[in-house]
Amino acid sequence: MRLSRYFLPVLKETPHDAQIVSHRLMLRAGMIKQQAAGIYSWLPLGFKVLKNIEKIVHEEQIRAGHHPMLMPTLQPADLWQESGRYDAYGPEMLRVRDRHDRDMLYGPTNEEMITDIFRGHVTSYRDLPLTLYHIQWKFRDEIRPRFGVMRGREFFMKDGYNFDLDKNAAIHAYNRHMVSYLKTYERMGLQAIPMRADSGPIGGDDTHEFLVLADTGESEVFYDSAITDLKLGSRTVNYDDWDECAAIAQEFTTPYARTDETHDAAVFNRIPEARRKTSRGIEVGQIFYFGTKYSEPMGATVQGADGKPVPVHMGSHGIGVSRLAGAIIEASHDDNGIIWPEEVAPFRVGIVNVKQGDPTTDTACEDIYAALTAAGIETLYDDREERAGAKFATMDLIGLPWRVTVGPRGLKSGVVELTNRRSGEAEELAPDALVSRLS
Ligand code: P5A
Repeated sequence: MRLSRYFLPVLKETPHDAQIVSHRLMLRAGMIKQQAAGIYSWLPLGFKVLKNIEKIVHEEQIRAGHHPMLMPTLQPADLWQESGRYDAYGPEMLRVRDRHDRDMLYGPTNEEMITDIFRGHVTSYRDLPLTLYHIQWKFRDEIRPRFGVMRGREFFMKDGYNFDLDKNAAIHAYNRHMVSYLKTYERMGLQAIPMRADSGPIGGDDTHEFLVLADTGESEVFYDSAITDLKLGSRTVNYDDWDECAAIAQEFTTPYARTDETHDAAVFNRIPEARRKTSRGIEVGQIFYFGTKYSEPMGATVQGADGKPVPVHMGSHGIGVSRLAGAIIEASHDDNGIIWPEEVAPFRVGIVNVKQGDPTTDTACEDIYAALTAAGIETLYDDREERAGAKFATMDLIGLPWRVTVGPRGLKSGVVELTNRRSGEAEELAPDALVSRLS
């Protein structure tokens, strides 16, 4: 992409109404625009990041054997009357009425709708296990939307739902989700710690939240620092293996880690003092096991092996896809701007032409841009008539992993400069060595 033709409305001024760094940087980098309290447009750069996050989530869900689908944002109220949550959900639910006076709502989550789909089509235990998910916009009329996309009213969520014959099978689904979530966050360069939490309006007793440690997080968390040494890394997981998933889930949930809702000071104080940590965290996901809470009242049963109908055991699992864009920035930035992890970066490389209009420099930039693009490396070429300093500032602000600096002085000795945004390390190399260096 040529920056001269792109839509990248960067702000020179720091927006003062934005209280946390990720919100400020998303506004300054031209990623989002607020349209109403807690409701945002995703401008081209932000939209690319959102799509990259979504892609990682899809890939890891499919790897775990879950099936993508899409449910609508608007839902009929009667499904929620069946489960009893229509009244229980309270003012966070945005209720609307259509022209025929039918009560509708903008979905804050989809347990009821997925249970309705299930009961209409699945009748036998042979069709289990089944996990369906979608990535769709949600609306929760939060009393205090704030921090940009972190606590929005309209937000993008991956939500999945498992259907199993009994509790043991559903617990496997729970463990499988825990492992796939750990993998998902690691690919985004995040350490998200599973913490025993409170289930709130979704229900059930078994639930873990995934928290990214950050001073600006909304939750207070207590943990044993031993947990921060744990990583899945390049381990490959067989998601059909109950024991393997259970062992990993156990490994990651054994060190003490709880949100303030479930914190137990007596247990916490038994951890050696040097490892006892209190911090703040951003909740980037949550998984639930709630048994037959929805299947029973809504009649989602299957015929068991003995021919008798049994209500299915269910759980649900959510990832805050739009919130993650902010969480990643909270975890990865410096004074000059964002530092994108490779897999979510909107472009991998930025080319800075320090002497726009100089024929040799322009030609070298064009050649590099063409070569990188042909090699499938997403590149943003800053070809604007701007001072070099302003171009560097923009590149630092938008945080692409690599910057190629091209100027007449280097070209005279046959080199350009390649700089890593995270380490700041720079190396000189011949322009035609760039593709293999970056591949
Ligand atoms: C699990 C999926 C649920 O809704 N039902 C379907 C369950 N869980 S949850 O914890 O309430 O939400 C899942 C994740 O969505 C993100 N999230 C938000 N992101 C931005 N703004 C909000 N207002 C907001 N509310 C929830 C969080 O990451 C949460 O973990």
